[in-house]
Amino acid sequence: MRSCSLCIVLSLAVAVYCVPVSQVTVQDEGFAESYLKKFFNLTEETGSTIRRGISPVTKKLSEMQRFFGLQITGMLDADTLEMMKKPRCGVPDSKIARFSTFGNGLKWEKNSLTYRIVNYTPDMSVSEVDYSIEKALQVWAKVTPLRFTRFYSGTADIMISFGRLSHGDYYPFDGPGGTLAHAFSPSSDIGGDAHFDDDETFTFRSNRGYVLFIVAAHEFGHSLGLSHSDDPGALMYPTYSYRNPDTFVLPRDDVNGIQSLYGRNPEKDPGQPGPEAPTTPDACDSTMVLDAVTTLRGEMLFFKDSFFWRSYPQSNTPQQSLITNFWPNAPTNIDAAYENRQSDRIFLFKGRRVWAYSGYEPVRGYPTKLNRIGLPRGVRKIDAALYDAESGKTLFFVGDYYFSYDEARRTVDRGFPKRVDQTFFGLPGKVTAAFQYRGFTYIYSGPYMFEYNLRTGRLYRVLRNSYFLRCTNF
Ligand code: TQI
Ligand code: CA
Ligand code: ZN
Ligand code: ZN
Repeated sequence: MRSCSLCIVLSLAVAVYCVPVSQVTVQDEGFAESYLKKFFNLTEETGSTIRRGISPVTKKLSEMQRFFGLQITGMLDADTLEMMKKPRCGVPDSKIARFSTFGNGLKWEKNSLTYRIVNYTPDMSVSEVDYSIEKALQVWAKVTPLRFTRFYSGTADIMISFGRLSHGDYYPFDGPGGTLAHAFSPSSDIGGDAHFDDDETFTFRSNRGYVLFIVAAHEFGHSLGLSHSDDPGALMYPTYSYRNPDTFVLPRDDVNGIQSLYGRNPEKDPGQPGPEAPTTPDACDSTMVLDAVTTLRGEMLFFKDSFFWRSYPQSNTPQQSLITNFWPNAPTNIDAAYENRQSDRIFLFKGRRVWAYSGYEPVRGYPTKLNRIGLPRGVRKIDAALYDAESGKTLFFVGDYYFSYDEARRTVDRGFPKRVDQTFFGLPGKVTAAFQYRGFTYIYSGPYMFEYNLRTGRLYRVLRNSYFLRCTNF
């Protein structure tokens, strides 16, 4: 959350101690460029043209100078650089809270809460329901001082029940589909209660139907005072996505949200941090290294951790979602991906395994192994893959080498592997991702992306991994 009064004090303190900058160095130019990218949405990479003052850097510099009331020169002068080096009011973009609460300090005024499971769904066994509910409450107890005690009769703070259509409140359910469940924010009587629509199919851990543990954990977020988050990785994000209950860890944004109401868990041993709360990758992070990139039926897909961004041709800001939202059985933290437009399939790679989908449908016979599709046995993982529309071949990048591969014949072409630097000049290290788009071949290496013409071998531009993702914080 922002805390600006502290920041003002900080920047005043720094202003007093600040030594005026007299010379602008090459390092300063680099610094200025990242600053403009981060805070003024500078997107084009411009190399070292920053002091020569060619747009769009000039444009962004002027914009920044106007914003801070500096002299508008469009040049990186000492005053401008000094302003850039001051601490900014507010937290880095990636740390901005995306959760929300119901406001007015709506929360429980005690840390010991009681719950009661009033009835059961026929979809699952009694012990599966008990276990799912218990686990869902522990999700919140693990990171707060909140403790939950089960009641078997009488009135508890959180009354949990399954019902259909009209079920005793002013919010009837709507039959199969639509609403899955609802919960009431903290207060007496119906406050905190969670109702589940028994016209839905709830499951213990399958990806058919809705995992009760996930739906309940989300509802208990409401019972405890959280509203929805706009972080697509958050549990409190308002769309359901399958997540494996056995490996679920409460995402960072939800932890921040609940701790803003109740504080941290005092019993948690800081020496044993346990699994780190996952954060959602940030399109504005200029140091990001993507896992894999591919096209899919005319769209671009960018994979990172458990997420991917999907660019719709109509809109220029890609949408971020969980991989499991679209391919429930797909791996996360993948190594590589490519699309074959001819066979209308996309392939995902992780370690020795290969997954294939036709759009969002799994293809029979997959997942399979790298050597089963005809790659040499020595290949343990691939770093990147791309489909070359012109030759109809797939290129697999493995360390310093790459293979040309014939998908139809399931064989590696003669004369391969070849060294990567024999074809792609200027790469600083291993290839991390690759794809083709509108006739260009994009090779990613670390935080950089290289734009080539594959036929001539010509390198056009060096960009960042986040180039197509279009940071929209400002
Ligand atoms: N039920 C909504 C929900 O719990 C009820 C609701 C709509 C709501 N707007 C709200 C509750 C604002 C509090 C504040 O979000 S739901 C999901 C999820 C639903 C949805 O049936 O749509 C889950 C229930 F997140 F997956 F979309 C549970 Cl997990
Ligand atoms: Ca329903
Ligand atoms: Zn209800
Ligand atoms: Zn909700």
